[in-house]
Amino acid sequence: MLYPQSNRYRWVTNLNGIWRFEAVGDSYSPATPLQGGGLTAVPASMNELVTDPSISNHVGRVVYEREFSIPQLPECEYRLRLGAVSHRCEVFLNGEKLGEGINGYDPVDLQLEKLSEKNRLTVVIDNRLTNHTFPAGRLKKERQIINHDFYNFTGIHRDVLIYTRPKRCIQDVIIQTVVGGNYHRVRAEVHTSCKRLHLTVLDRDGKAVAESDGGELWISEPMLWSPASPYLYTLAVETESDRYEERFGIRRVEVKGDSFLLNGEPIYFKGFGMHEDFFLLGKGNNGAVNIRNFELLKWIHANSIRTSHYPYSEEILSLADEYGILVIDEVPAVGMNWWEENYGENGIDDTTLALHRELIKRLHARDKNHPSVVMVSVANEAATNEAPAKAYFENVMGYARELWALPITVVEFYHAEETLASQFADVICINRYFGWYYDHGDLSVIEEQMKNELCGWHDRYQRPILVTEFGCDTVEGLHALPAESFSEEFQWAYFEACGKAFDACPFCIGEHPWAFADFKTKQGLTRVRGNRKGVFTKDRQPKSGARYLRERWKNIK
Ligand code: BDP
Repeated sequence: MLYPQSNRYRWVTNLNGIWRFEAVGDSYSPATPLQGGGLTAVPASMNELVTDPSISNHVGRVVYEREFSIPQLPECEYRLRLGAVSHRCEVFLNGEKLGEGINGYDPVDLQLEKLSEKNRLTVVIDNRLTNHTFPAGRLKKERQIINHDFYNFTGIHRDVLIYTRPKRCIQDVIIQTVVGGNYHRVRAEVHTSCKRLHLTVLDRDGKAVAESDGGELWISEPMLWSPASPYLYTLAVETESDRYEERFGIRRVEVKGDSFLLNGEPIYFKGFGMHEDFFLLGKGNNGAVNIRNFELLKWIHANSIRTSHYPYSEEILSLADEYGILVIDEVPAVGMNWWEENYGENGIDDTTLALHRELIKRLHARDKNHPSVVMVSVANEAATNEAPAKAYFENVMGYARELWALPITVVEFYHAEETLASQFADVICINRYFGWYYDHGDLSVIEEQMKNELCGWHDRYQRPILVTEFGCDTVEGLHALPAESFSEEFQWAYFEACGKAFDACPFCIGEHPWAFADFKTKQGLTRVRGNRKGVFTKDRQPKSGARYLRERWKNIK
């Protein structure tokens, strides 16, 4: 799947902006234009824009609609691409169904065949989560039960693009780089119905450094991609009727013994799990917010992120390539705690498994050429301790490994001796909240408990361990000496205690405090306007913990 681009053969426009909007019942039909309702914005979540709680918390269907007119160019195929619609959608053009989206975090890319002078585009969104959606959820009457800790935002969350491509076009470009010796191989697999093919690798200055008429290219003395030097090349693919340019980086990723190696050098992961979440925008992708996030990652000396708990926008991944931020790419399998054997027809079953595999495939189709993606996570905190988890995770992790030439992992909540999933992981990833969800407020237990935990995992699996979550809710401006939970002093001391444990474990390959910034959740007794474990506030200013981490990470190369 290629991201749309514009050149002499291709053209892109966007349909972002103001759309008509209405929360509707199941009897709604797109045959006639939307009559009632109001207005909303794209990309954004509708929940943050309306003031009526019954709409903001609406469980069910909402309709987005707008008109558009575009120039009709000869000899090309028109396509519509919705970057992400949460969670499922049906798309109609002038009342006729074009297709559907099955998940809230990957693009819906559809052919536009019958364009008129004036067109009505209708997107019917369903935000209900069941055992057959990702994230999974359950419905009790019309009440939505979710098992994950972020707000169930609804809307068109990423750009809506219309693009053309020639009838005979380049459909896909898969780039693999092989690092070794003085020459480095770039293998390009081009899917196309065109006859003639020419490939050119351009360096950062636009100078051609390798050319071929297909297949492999060799680059001598290339610049390798790494966080310290995120060097990007461009592969220009040209045919008799089309052209496409894809950026890529040359790098080698391996897990060896207790180390995670990038270009042969051990990596220590410093960074965060985060969320796509900002004031008013909800999960709407926004360039300014994205840039601020990456600037803060650099400021704090981070080198990595995990796309907890779903694939982030393509724009974010492109920025990660450019800023040199390593990405652990996660599919939206979060809080899967409902196995069929306990929950019957509301449980996770073969249909769930098939969708999970499909989402891993789509993640690969979308993200395969990003050098920043160095590991794939198939789930966060599933009930990996229950009997069905073994075959299930063996299946999805095996499938991920067939697609990606990268380490595969699963992020664990259960203990080393309980889980049936981590045996299939190349890197052990664990989330731990000592001193917070257990022994709340007791800073003195954290270092020892964390150390014991890490050693326990290592004794059993003999693999590198990355702590993908640890942290404490912190209200900015709240101070207490001696430190008390929720204060800025506590966050500082909490990270210090965890850091001592990590430093004592040579097989610990990194630390991702939870979370990058505060974010919205459903309301709850432990959530004061959302989850406050952010190292940065929701408006992206540092709390005390950020200053501690900045000093610590500056000295970890
Ligand atoms: C972990 C989850 C994460 C939560 C976090 C928390 O992976 O999504 O937000 O706990 O409770 O279990 O803050």
